Amino acid sequence: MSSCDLQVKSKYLSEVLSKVEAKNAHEPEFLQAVKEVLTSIEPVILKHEEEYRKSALLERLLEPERIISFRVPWIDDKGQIQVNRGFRVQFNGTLGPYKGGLRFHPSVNQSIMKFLAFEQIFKNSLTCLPIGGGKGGSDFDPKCKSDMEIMKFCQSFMNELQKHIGQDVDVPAGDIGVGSREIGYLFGQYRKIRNSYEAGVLTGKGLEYGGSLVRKEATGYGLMYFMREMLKANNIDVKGKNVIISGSGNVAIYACEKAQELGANVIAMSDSSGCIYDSNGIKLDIIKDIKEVKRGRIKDYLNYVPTALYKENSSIIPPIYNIKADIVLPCATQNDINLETAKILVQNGVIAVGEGANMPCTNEAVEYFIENKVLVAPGKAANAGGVATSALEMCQNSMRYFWAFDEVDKKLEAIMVNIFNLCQNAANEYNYPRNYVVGANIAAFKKVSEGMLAQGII
Ligand code: NDP
Ligand code: 2IT
Repeated sequence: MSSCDLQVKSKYLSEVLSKVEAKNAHEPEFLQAVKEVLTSIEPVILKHEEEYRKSALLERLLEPERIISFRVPWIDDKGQIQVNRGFRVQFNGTLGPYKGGLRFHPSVNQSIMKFLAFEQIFKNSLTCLPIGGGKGGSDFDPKCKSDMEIMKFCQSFMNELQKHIGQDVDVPAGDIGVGSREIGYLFGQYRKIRNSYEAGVLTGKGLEYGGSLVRKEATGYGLMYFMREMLKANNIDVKGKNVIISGSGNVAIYACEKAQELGANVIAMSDSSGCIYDSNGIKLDIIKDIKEVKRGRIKDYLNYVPTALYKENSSIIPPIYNIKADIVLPCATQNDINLETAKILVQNGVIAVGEGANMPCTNEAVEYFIENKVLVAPGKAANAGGVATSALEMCQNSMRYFWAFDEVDKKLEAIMVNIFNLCQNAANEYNYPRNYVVGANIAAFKKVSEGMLAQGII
């Protein structure tokens, strides 16, 4: 969609949208994220139009403070030299040190890094913890690599990244393709180069060396805490609802665990090859063993539960979205649900969609859901539990202390309830009842914009 197609009343906003589109024409994901945020904060922009224009607030908000792009050479098991591209986008440090994950996936490019870092600014603002927005990663594909290759890649990646991060500067963590194994190798290399033990420089660390309890579970658990609150506010009980979850990685697994704990019935999960359907409810121990221990494929579930069904991805619409469900949790990657898929889900009677992934629904899909009274838990609010618990990890590292599982979990739950309330209150204040997408964007933007104005033209 071009900015000309968007219904915009503010002249300043319309000018900014045209400029950002012209400047970033080859970055579709970044433009998508920008349009989603800017159009929904228009009521706030209209109130402060002159002040924002005078201080070029939106122009500054849309330009990353810094983008670092670098070469990552490494030697594979055959002795051959491989070269990947590494990134760190330090988008906005108004609220605290840049904070956000690292993604290792062949699809990584500057547009994807910028959209993720941009989303992270607002997500981190919603946590109400002191963290700015950043993101990084590489087009390195961890699939089918040996442990030694993963380690060599991580070490080479850190050789450059270490120049740009620090516990008060920028604190990376995991994302797609980066879990506790990769964080361990990255941390080891950082410690060796710097010859100093800065535990808070990375989060998602192993529990033996400064990691926080609940960080592994946090994004998925947080998603379900948000979902529970959203349903409760609309007089709906999560208990007994059928749930489908796309993906079977970190976010998907722990969303499944909490959904089951809350009494929901998770009937399907997927990976990038296909999906499984188990009408008796997904046996999560099996999924954990396949994905967390064996690093296998979701199809392997059938070896343990022969009555389950498997469908390979063959069309544009992932087969998981043809399964009828009350609650849909896209927890894989961006733009998983487009308008066509949204129509199928609505036809099948979906009540609520919870974005565990970052931007898993296109803007058109979100609009369609909202028009059709489907409750949408937007990613920047609903999946903020991961980064919030990362900030709790930083806090424990600073204290050189640690909290028990229940203590961190209670803090996470309170943070997610607070995020839901922020979204709901902003939505009501601006007269968009039950539109938690607009609510999240407005609540998040207000804090970032006030901080930016207070800190002057930098
Ligand atoms: P993982 O690497 O642990 O899992 C990713 C899952 O998504 C895998 O099952 C993967 O399948 C599947 N997938 C399907 N299609 C794609 C695709 N095109 N690209 C990448 N993965 C695909 O990642 P996470 O669970 O950590 O992340 C999932 C989503 O949640 C991402 O959008 C991430 O940005 C977001 N997120 C993550 C947080 C965290 O704390 N980890 C916090 C907040 C958001 P396969 O194995 O076949 O590739
Ligand atoms: O998208 C995200 O919020 C994450 N990948 C987690 C970031 C973090 O710093 O924990």
